[in-house]
Amino acid sequence: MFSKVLIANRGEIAVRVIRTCKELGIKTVAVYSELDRGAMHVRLADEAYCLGGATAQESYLNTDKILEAIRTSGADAVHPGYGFFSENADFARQIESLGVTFIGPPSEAIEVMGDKISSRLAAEKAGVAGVPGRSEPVLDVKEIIAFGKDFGWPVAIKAAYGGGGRGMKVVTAPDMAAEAMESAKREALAYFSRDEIYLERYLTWPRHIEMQVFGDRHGNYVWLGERDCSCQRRHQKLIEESPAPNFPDEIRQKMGEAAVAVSRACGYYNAGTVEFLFQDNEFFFLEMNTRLQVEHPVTELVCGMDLVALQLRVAAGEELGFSQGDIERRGWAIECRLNAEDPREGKFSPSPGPIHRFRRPDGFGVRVDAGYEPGDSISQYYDNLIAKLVVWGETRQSALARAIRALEETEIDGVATTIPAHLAILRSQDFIDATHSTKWVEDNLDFSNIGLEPLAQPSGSPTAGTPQGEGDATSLEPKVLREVQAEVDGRLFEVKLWVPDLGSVVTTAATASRPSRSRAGSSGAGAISSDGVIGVPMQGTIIKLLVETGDSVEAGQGVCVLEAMKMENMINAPKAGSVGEIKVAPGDSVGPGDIIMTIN
Ligand code: MV4
Repeated sequence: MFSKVLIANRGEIAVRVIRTCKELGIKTVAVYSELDRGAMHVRLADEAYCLGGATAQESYLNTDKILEAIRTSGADAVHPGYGFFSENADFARQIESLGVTFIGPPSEAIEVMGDKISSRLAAEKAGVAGVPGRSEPVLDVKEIIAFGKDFGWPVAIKAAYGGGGRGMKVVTAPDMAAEAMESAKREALAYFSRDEIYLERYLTWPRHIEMQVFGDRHGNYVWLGERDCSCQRRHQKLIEESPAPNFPDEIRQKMGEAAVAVSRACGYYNAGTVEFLFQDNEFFFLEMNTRLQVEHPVTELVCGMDLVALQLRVAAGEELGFSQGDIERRGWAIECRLNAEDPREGKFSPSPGPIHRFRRPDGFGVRVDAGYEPGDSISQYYDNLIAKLVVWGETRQSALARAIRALEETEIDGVATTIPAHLAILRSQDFIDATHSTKWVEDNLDFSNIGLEPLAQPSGSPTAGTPQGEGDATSLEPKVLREVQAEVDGRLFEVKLWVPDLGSVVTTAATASRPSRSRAGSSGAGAISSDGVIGVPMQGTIIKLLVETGDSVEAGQGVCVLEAMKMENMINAPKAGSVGEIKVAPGDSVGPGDIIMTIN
């Protein structure tokens, strides 16, 4: 087994991995950006190294800095978490060339599955069908029209090098094919720097069901059951559950075997997820995710297994040590992603800022995987997942009731959260009956009563923003113990200092440091607009302009789509008027304070 693991990630997943490492007696190394110096994953790790920078690109995606931290720390393995470098074959290779183990699949498997055409072909080779379609790039619009004739409309045009739903275009009739093809290519190029596209029959009401697989380096494979992730909005999953409701056991078996066959065919090992679309009692291969997924805890609760521990064992060369027949799945698990987003009117607008209060739910069958504690801030620069609430129940009904109870018990002040949306979903008849599909949240969920109560205000100063490790500030001793953080050559040290008790002066100065950092992180809430100048609210990419210079707009009308934190956000006109100069173009990388356009 490894003696020291570096976690090349942040937030809840870094915390998740650190916890298991501790249980296995493995030392942990955190890395952090300038904004994350005092973050929860840094507080929990045995050692921490500064990567510098604020944006993901400058920090958690900074290969040189991470490689340097690996060398300096002497870590013998790296866990990439999800996102960032988790599905980057080059990064995996670079680590292994240092003689350090990448806790994940072989880079060849990452590559095969990274490209949608080659992954479709790999699945086909393993005898697993994708959605009826063609596993080769489309060159001419005539091919789309012919495909529609053969397979029927609608037709899905997908980016060969895409994923996550971006760049997919649905064509319902032949006369739309040319325009859809152009726009699919344009988006594919903008998002993935490659414009190859291919075709599939478009399924109109599918469920997204994915299968957890595990392989070791000795050719042993198991499947650990499915997760239904149909409850999502704009390709952002909101709720996941296992098992999938109304899902026949013989299909589960077949899907499990299909997922193992696909894994075997690409020489896979470690944790993997094979995604399927499921419609009319048929399932079709969609893609394979070559990482540990956000929603892995629902599988853990149902199987009673620690998947991170299994990842570590397999990466260290151990055999799985059990086979398919040994796996017992019991009860029902549901995960709700608590994001710092405001779900009112179905907008889910990012809500970065400081968390003043966080009452975690508790009790039987309740698990909270959080990346933050009170006093921490959600930064506009990273994924805004605050915590995952995962519940287990004997039946789906009891798990649903427990999820609702736990959500009601949860209190998060300072940022808006998705909790009101979760409550509305879990209480809706469609979700209870499990008749929802991947389009249900966007097309059917009624948001008119969601989150009507105003945002909770910061609950005063005493508890808010108290840095941890403060020591006993009210001590009557002439000297008090203070724990401070010191950074030496980029490595973080927790230092204990016995200092004269200067009373309230020092205490105030010390506690003030955190709120000021928090404010920096929250500056991006809402588009900055004064005198009709529309500014960029947060770091992101301009996706689309909806108006041109000279157009007249209503107050509140959408003028521009900004992609930030993996979501598309509508930027609205602050007032009625005519559009003046437009300062951005689709594809531009923008940050807070940049000007989008003016409204005269
Ligand atoms: C589809 C589809 C219907 N038919 N392909 C979107 C994400 C990407 N990985 C694949 N996606 C879809 N592909 C065909 N042929 C519907 C979706 C889809 C979807 C899939 C999984 C989860 C959520 C989704 C939401 C909308 C559309």
